[in-house]
Amino acid sequence: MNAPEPARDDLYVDAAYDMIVVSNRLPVDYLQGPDGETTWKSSPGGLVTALEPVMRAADGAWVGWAGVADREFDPFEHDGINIIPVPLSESELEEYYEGFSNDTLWPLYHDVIAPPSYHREWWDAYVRVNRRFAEAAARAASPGAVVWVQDYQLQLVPRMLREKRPDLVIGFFNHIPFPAYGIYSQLPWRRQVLDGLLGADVIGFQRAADAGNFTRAVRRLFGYATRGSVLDVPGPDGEVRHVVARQFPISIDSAGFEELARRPDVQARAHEIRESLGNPETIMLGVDRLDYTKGIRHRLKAFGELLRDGRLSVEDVTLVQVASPSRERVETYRQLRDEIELMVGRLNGDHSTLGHQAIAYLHHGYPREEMVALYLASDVMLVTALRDGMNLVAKEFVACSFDDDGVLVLSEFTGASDELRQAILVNPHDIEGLKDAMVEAAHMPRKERARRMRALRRRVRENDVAKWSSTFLKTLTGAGIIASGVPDGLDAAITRLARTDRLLVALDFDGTLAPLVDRPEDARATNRARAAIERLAATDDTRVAIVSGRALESLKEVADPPAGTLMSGSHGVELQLDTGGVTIDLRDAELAALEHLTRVLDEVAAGVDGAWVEWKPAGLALHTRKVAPDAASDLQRAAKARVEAEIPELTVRGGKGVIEFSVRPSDKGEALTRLRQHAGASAVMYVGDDVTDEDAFAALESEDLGVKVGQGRSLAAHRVRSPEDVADLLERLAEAREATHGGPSRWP
Ligand code: GDG
Repeated sequence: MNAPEPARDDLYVDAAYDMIVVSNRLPVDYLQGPDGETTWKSSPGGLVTALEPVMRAADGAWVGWAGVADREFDPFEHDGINIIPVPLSESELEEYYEGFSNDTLWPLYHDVIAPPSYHREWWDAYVRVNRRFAEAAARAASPGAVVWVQDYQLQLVPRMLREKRPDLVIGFFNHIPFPAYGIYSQLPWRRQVLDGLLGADVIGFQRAADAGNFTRAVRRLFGYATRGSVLDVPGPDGEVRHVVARQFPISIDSAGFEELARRPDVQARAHEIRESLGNPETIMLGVDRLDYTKGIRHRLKAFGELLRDGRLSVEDVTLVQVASPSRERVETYRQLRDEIELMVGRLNGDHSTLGHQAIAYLHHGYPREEMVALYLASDVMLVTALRDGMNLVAKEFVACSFDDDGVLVLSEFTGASDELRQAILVNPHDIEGLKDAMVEAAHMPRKERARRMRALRRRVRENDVAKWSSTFLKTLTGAGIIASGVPDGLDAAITRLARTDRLLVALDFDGTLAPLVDRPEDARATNRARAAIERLAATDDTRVAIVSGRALESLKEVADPPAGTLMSGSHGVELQLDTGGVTIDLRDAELAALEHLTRVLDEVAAGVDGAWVEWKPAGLALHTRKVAPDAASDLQRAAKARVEAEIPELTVRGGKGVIEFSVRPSDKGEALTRLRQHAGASAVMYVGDDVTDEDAFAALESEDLGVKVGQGRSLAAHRVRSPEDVADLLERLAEAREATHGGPSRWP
């Protein structure tokens, strides 16, 4: 978005993922097999479901902690997702995670429902661990990559990351509430935390109220100007960055939940659950992590009083309370468990009969199928949180109620209550009001239940977690999830462009005309793209150019374009024009540097499986695409360090799975300018996928058209998803151009 353009050197990276998610926990659980071997199991949360397609499409990686202290793991791939584990020591776990995250920030951000503890050594650990996460992400991100940091445990990461990698596009999403300034201002490190967050380009919250609290805190503590959701944040160079802070209410995989709920085995299990509870008229359900924010005590108290007063009877109503174990090493949580279990024991002692249990209390985690069976088996869902960022349980219950039956009692203090207005909304502190709502829910007529549930279901179906992530990413990158095909806006722009007098169509090759492959010599343009290029080349006043980082020799071989195609190789160092080839003459010093470089890279790459060095007329490229991700990082780092130490005058350029060094600085922007002049073009279309294509986009003029292929920050005004869509785009341009400029001839 508004990040300053990176210095050439900053573009270097040692691994190359275009999209990185950073969260405290990885989406996989570590398991130790019977023979001590390491295995991994997916922990399929909503976040993983939402981000999986994005991660796959964008060559993504996930940075996070594996859930076990004092263990280091190498990066690995699991189920198609690249995993980069960040280690935590036992003491960091206590101070950064259980301490600062869960005993300082969590209670503070939930309106001090429990008193937050402030300890300086916890803060120190928080800073240290946040830096480690930031470093891991900085190492893994490709130039211009999108990094999406998740949640309150990592609020300092955006700033730390921006300092290391100003080229990145950084997003942050806060899953929990953000408190009003009167509460937030208790935090001894209130300025540092805000400043940490302001390193992001987009800061997402669950509710508009949270975003408002954050913006007001920034104004109070820093005095920065704000306009609606845009904050003006001055950078070190005095330049102002526009940071967006607004709500992006999270959701669930609604279709996935409904699909589970419709499964006959899950329905049979729901039936079985009802039977085992003695088929009561009404089953009320609570599902929460055992957390003091969830209002479990208030719920139990209200239920107990309703039984005591005879407004509900154990003959008719059973409350099932799933309290999944959570943060059991934090003292407040241990106390909470004792209190809840004491209450449940008393209430059951007072009200249960031999045939009817008042409360079925379950201190377990369950597989998702079982959770869905519980939702199906229940008539009334009780969500009585005292403060909750969103509350996904409420949305899950709604998504599973495909028969349009079931009643949701929902606390006003959840983010979900902003959207789920047809629930029975309650203030859980008002025990009388809560009791009335529970009775109303138990006795609500079928028609009224259906009316409300239909509206709730529409809402949850339409706003699912995929929409959440695409809306966030769209705000962050201006692209989000890119649909296949040619978007309408681009179609219209092509039609306009086709009317120009003399058109130059300049195209990157790898990743644009040709899908990326492991062996560069195997790359070929798609058949459709080739055919469209031939049509364009045969059209009046239309020139085609291929602009690549490859050496011209290799480009000619793989691209094999129609006669008359202009070409640029080695990032503009070499040109093939109508007047013949333009080869470069290296000066003695450049030749010596090139020789030195060859020695260094040969040594560094020796013995590394999959690594290979490509010769170019004015430099060398070290390819690491086929090297294991961790080894690729090490290799690129080592190569860069050696070259910088020994031959500092070289230009370094990072790309996808490649690092390049050249003795003659040049870029695709310069190439495009020369091609434009040579062709005498009145307008240009440039299409490219790589960060090196950004130089060409930067050289475009107002009547030109830039199209970026795939994700990542870009100066191009338009995007398509893949080389297949580029072929579509070229076909449409050829059609439009033939309509206005039919017949083969060539100028000058
Ligand atoms: C934080 C914010 C925000 C629970 N027990 C089991 C189980 N669960 C699943 C639920 C639900 C999820 O865990 C809990 O999500 P919530 O939203 O209800 O609450 P938090 O854990 O506090 O989450 C919250 C959320 O982040 C997302 O941004 O909504 O406000 O506090 O999906 O179904 N799942 C399984 N077994 C269990 O025993 N399988």
